[in-house]
Amino acid sequence: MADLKVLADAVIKGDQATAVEIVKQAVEEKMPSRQILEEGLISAMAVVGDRFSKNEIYIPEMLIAARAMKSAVEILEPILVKDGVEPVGKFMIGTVAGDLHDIGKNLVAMMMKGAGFDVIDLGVDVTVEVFVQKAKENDVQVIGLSALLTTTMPGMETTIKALKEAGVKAKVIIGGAPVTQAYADKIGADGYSADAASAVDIAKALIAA
Ligand code: B1M
Repeated sequence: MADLKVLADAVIKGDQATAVEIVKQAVEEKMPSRQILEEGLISAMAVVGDRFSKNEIYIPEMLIAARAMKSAVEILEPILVKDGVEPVGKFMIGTVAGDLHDIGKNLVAMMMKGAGFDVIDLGVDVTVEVFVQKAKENDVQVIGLSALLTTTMPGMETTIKALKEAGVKAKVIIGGAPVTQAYADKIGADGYSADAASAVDIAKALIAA
């Protein structure tokens, strides 16, 4: 039986081949995809972050752990994303300017697709201008901003301000490890979510409101 502890260890060590192999095994054994994601993958990145904070590992180790996680997530994606669902709305997401972290942002995009949203993923290091331009071009209903660095979080406030000034009516939700509900309230975001799954509920509620 697929061992999620071994999977988490493989991600922590950056052992891409083992991580991919265990995820494939878990999928074949019909283990719930959410359980594989949370217990085998997301928990591993928390350990990586903790070790980085304590100077036990450095950027190269963090990078290879992230690569292992990404490859594993790619296998899970088709299972997390349901086929043939009618779009419930148009959602656009990006990681704010100066920030290259995309694993959490990709998970949010994946969950939104799974919930039936038509998703436009602008990628990482997205400038305020690009957010505004793409929001206008695509007539989106909800925009998601992700940030993992305290230094890039202010980019969320700037983006929200610019979207309002440009007359974009879409609702804006924000998230990422350093982001809080209090920060969302402070900068005038319409919603905040601590994880990818609840981002879906918030986006749906905002559309229904
Ligand atoms: Co970086 N990094 N990193 N890093 N990195 C953090 C964020 C850090 C907390 C590590 C630490 O010190 N403990 C720290 C930030 C400290 C701070 O700002 N206070 C940090 C730092 C300092 C840096 C650099 C500055 C390091 C350096 O160069 N000296 C540098 C910055 C580069 C840049 O962006 N300009 C850097 C670089 C990197 C790598 C490139 C090596 C790599 C990223 C690879 C990639 O993303 N492709 C990396 C990684 C992997 C991390 C950690 C270890 C893991 C992040 C991650 O992927 N987590 C991270 C430590 C940590 O967070 N514990 C760290 C797993 C992911 C599933 O979680 O992204 O939080 P997360 O997403 C969650 C929720 O937050 C939420 O849903 C997701 C799933 O539930 N969510 C949303 C996210 N976005 C959302 C949007 C929503 C809703 C929910 O609505 C729109």
